Amino acid sequence: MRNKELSNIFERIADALELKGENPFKINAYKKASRIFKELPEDIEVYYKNNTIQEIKGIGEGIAKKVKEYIETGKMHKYDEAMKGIKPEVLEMLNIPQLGPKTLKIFKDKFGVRNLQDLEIALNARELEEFPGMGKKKIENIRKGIELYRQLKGKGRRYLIGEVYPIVNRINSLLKGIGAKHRIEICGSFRRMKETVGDIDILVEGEDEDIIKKFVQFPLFERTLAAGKTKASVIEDATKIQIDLRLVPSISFGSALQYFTGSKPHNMRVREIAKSRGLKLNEYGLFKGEKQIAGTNEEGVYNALGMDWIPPEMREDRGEVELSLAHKIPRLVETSDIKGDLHIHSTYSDGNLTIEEIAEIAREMGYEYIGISDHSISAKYARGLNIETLKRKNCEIDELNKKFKGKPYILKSAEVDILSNGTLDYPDEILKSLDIVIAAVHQGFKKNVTKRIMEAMENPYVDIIAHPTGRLIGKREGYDVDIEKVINYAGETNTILEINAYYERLDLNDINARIAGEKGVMLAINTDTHSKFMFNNIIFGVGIAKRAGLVKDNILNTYPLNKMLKQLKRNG
Ligand code: DGT
Ligand code: CA
Ligand code: CA
Repeated sequence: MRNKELSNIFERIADALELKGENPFKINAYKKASRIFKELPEDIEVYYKNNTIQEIKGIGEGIAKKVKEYIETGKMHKYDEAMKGIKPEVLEMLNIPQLGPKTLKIFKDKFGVRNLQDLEIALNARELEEFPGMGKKKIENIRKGIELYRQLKGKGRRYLIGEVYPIVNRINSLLKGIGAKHRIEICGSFRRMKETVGDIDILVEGEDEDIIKKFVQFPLFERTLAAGKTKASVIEDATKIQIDLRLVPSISFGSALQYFTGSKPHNMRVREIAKSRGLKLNEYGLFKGEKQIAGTNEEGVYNALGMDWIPPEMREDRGEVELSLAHKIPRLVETSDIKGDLHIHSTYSDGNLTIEEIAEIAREMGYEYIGISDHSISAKYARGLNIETLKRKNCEIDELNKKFKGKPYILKSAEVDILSNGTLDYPDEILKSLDIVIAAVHQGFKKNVTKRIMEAMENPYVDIIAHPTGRLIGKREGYDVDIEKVINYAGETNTILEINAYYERLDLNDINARIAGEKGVMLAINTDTHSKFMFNNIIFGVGIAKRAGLVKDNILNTYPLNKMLKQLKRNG
């Protein structure tokens, strides 16, 4: 039945025109068409075949033509035209119950709302109640609508690893609190440090059913989907993510951990290897005939198959099985190897920590050095620094380095915009005066990005390219950039590429970071910190590096200060 599709299309056209503030008569014509197709008892294809579309009551020549076009080509020109110039995030908000296009237009035009987060902030603004056409009741309804929308979106939705992390930490400590004394492991995509996670898979060692009973009562859960003797599934309240918990006896814990860590393709390979040796592997253990020969711990399972243990981040069937069989699994980079963070914003631009506060946090974290890389002149939205301010900031860094005796050593840096015309936002003599320079695209996402980044890499003072593809996970595709070309050119120009550890970016991603590593391009794992808690995001960047199979020497900021500085092309 195409009727439903047509109804939806016409409704979306009406919404889009309404958002644009177009002629109400036109809008109403599309709304009416949407209603008609929603209620049409006969399939539209029948009308099409009999050439009687125009005879449907209420359908005029214009709409009939568009319906024909859609049936014949699968497209509707008018639809594409209506959608032009409206951001996907704005359209997405129309899926919120209780929020129609008229109201959304007010939020968009009068309160600058561009996405759901903006909308929630605007709903809390005091002046909103006074605004004509708003009022308490309406605001409350929209809030409820957002909640509903979240629930609907909850199904099949994926969550950013950084969103899931605090939930997992909380569950871990609650489990310990109810007497889960033995091994507790989070497996699945979370253990593999995938950038997004579909659900949380937890294993608890033991056979005490009480654990399950107490688990489902944790206050952070909204409801229980299922609870048995060895397994429970619940929904977390704030995010609606599903959590599966399994109680596993000690003798099977290792094989359960291996099985539920996945990935599925990795498991298939490992099972084949077991088979080829006349063994059987499942979540209960590794068996020779009836006899269990491994399974209490994960390493034992791999070893009994002639394999070395494989770090979970590598388990995607991307060559790790072969490496393991050949005993060539590398010692991957760890968070404890990181000696400093090179991409940090201070109060000089859009960060909310002073350089002194940043230095103190870095010292507590055991960092040897930090790079204060505030935005440059053109980044007006982020209070980019003009040259005078940059110089003043550099003086402050000199003084703080004296005060802290270089512990940690504060590096003078900047995140310099690569402008739309391909030039950099500071002149060379300024770039030269800094210890380290990060260049990045923040504007002109469609304008020759590859060429502009390559030109930036040719500059002898550009050391690092930040977030090279510009993607925001689940929000934005990234610039129109030929990343392989950029990686190759980074190799030629001795430029370092960033793995931006902020969990909405993770850019470069695992695949591109791996390509860079294979080509001998050095990477830097940076947090792009703007506030205190963001320092901890380093673990997500390290997760990406591990998924890319990278070792310590691939990562610039695992090197001690002097060696790190020697890696920069300006010093080489
Ligand atoms: P997700 O939750 O979509 O982010 O991804 P995963 O990898 O956590 O997948 P999930 O939660 O469906 O299952 C957890 C692990 O359990 C999965 O990585 C491998 C294992 N597993 C689940 N179902 C199967 C299966 O049918 N065959 C095999 N070999 N492994 C499975
Ligand atoms: Ca999972
Ligand atoms: Ca699962």
